[in-house]
Amino acid sequence: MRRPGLSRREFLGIAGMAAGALALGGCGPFSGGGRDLPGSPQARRTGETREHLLRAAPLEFEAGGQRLLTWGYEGDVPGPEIRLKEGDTLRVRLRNELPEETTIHWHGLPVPNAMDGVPGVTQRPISPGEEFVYEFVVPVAGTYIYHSHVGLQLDRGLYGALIVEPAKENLDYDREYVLVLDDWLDGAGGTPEDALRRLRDSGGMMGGGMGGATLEYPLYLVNGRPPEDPATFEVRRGERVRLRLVNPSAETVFRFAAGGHRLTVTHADGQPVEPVTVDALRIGMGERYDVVFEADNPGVHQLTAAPEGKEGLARALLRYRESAASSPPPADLLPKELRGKLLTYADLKDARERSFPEDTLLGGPDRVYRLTLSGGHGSYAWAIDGQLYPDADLLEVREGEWVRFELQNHSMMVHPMHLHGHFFQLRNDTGRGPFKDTALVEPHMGHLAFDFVADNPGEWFFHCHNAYHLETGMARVVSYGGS
Ligand SMILES: [Cu+2]
Repeated sequence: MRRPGLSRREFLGIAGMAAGALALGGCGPFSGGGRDLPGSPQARRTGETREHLLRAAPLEFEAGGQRLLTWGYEGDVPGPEIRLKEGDTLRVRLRNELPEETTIHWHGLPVPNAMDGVPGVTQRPISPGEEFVYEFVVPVAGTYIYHSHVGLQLDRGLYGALIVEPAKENLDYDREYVLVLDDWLDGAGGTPEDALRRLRDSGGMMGGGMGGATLEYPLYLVNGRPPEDPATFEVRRGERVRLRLVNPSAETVFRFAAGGHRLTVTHADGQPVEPVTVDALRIGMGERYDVVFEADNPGVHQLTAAPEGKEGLARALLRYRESAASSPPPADLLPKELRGKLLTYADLKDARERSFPEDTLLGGPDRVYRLTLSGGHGSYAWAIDGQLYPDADLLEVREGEWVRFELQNHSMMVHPMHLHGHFFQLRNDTGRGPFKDTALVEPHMGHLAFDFVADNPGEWFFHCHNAYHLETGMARVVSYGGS
């Protein structure tokens, strides 16, 4: 990794220096720098410790009538759901029974840096046959993911849902289901390394035509189940049902809808938003949404996750207890709700009344990085501001700063950009955008801006959550210790 030269640093926050200096006087982590900035939440400790053993190992499982060889946790894909309360201590013993090094990343949670699971950045990777214990106080409720952060291991099945319940639940619902979406390569597709070789050999033109190279996957799964053998979720008429939608897939944005029902979005990336009712929503790689719906339409319906720009679908069934006799919809049905009102980031507003001040107050952010996203022209490599990780500058920040990233997409593919260790607030016209950790930057000059408080010291990865874009360079390290 290169240290940045002064000339490379896009450091426009001179006006914020006085406020920044103020912040350095005695602000602890998560305080928002004494300026009442919306920093990371930190739940009160419960004193409870939840222990899990996760063995990462090769495994076989059945999907679509095939026996598939892959890698996963505890013999299954997805790995076991981890569920605990905010303020609990999570202690996970990871035993590496893979033929390669591995790590686990706690996607979305602002954990202490040494627990973040990024090889070569926050820890030495765990060798085959070794163990590593991750332990931290879970700082905030929400819907998260745990997954390997080594190479393309994510695309084999080394992921699971991580559900953190609040100390006190404010959402009113009767029943809850977690839907973990995946694009499934194994079987006809070979290994992720084979897939990357094909992408590279194509010079960036495979699958997506002029849009850039994408992977067509032979299968799309919900909770490890193919469309022909879907998971079935039972509800009763009159219930309010919560769905936690999680996309740890490597390369696929899913468009989700529930046949016969509208969905009220209550959380984005685990953080509460003002409820907004839609017919469908897009879930990028690494994103999570919580939705609730009224079970007021007895029958058997399809919960559909359609891979954007690709053939096929992932699905589960929603079956009313009262309607057990109805036959399920066909496996290739695309419910009309998929073409109805689609959630956009402009619809989302933080529910906790937290926001950064107007730029006209306090002089705006202390530091602004304007970064372009590019790649896919003639070769399969993806860059942030023209640089390919690991040969890339640090993005330096100082503790207590208010930091803004402005991202512009010069490529023809969508990029779900993910920041470790922090929540950022999307800047949208509501003036109080949602707090997220992953956000899609749309192709063809799509633009996105977000603010965060540098209140969790360490070295934090910032990268595209398309596993193949990450692997070919689309990452940076946000480093505390900037000047
Ligand atoms: Cu990308």
